[in-house]
Amino acid sequence: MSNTENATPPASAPKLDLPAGFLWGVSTSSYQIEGAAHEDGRAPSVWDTHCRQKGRVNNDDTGDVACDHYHRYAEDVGLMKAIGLDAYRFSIAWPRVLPRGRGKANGRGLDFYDRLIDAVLEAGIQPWICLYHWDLPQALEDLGGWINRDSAGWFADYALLTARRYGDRVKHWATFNEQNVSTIFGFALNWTPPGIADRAAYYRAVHHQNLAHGMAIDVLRDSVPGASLGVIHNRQIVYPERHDPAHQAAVAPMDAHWNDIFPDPQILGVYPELVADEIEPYVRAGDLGRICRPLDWFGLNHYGSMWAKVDPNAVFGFHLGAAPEEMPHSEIGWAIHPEAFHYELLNVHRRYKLPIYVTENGCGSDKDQPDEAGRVHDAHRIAYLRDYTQAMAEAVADGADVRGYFVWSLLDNFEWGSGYANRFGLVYVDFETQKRLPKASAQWYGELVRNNRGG
Ligand code: IFM
Repeated sequence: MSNTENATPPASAPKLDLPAGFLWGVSTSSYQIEGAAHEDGRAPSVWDTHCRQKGRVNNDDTGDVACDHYHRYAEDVGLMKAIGLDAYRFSIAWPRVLPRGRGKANGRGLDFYDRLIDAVLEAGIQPWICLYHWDLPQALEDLGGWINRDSAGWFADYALLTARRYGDRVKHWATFNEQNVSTIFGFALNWTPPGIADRAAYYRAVHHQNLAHGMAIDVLRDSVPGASLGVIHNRQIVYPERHDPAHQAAVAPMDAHWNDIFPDPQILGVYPELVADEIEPYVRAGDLGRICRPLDWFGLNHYGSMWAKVDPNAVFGFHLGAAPEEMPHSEIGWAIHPEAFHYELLNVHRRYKLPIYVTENGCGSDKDQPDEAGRVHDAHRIAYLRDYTQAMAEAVADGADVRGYFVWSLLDNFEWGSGYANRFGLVYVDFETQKRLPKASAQWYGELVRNNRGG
């Protein structure tokens, strides 16, 4: 039983002490919601390939249809408008707009995001674009993907195409979402694409993604008038598994790889000491200057805390450990630890000295189901959001410069290796019929937004 099962829903959403102009939104990503995988010229991404390898994804689910957002985006924008959101963060599917990853653009793919952006603006919502949420074009993977240093240039060219096309209407841009997750899971733990566990490949991918970030920032700065630019990192405190001193040795390496290996060079201009020597062979003269470009904000994705354990068989000698049993956890077993969110907001504020937007925070469930009256009573999610937004307000009171908060996610969606089993949406999606059903949390979040509009 999860510790949240008996959580009583708060009667009403609170009034929080937040700065004027505080922004409320939701986040999604292309492969997780769009579907239309074979339509209008879209080519496969590494995730299309990965999903077709038997046993890689729960139930062998794929993102072929997902939430069919490609066709139902107008309804989804209507749902956001009904909640009363200020902002919507979504990602562009690189293989939809550049099927080969570079070269000839796909007009029908570009048109889709024109329609989406116009609908979002029409609804009075600010569009926020993230360029990369893990769906690398397979055509580029076939050329070595992120292991190939040319990937930085491919990414900058893709940024230029989209900046020129959408920069007249979209001012908020992020380069990457959670580079740590896609590189640790993909290149060191063999969980996600490209599905390898190799130290050298991992370091190359990390460095090339860092270069890609810096080069894309320059392109966006030059091409988007009045751009507000950031990057989105997932950061969580790392503890030793079972608070066991034997696992203490795993904490510092996991912290360096999980938390610092991307934002440190991007914002502070240095690699963390613990990895600096090993990544050095891939770093050319002038690279750190190319990576560390001025940013306007830091996007923080945060869920719970993390536990590390020593694992001599793992590429870096550490692995993700288990949280203590007594730790409150969500229905899918993720730790619920709002105090750690409070800590991380202050930590990011002090370390990187940038305005912070919480670009993802939310609660997963494998039990959300409509009752006979067609209502989804996700009291556990409301309790989570209440406690985390409260912790955020406390961090603000303690000095953290937090400017906005985006729930993950608008819709139940394709949750990567868990397929469709784990639901994070404010809106329930029946994947058989594609019917959308706002959950109790959607109503509660709308109330939170109304109670806290304008700070
Ligand atoms: O669904 C993911 C998202 O793509 C990245 N951040 C965490 C979410 C929940 O697992």
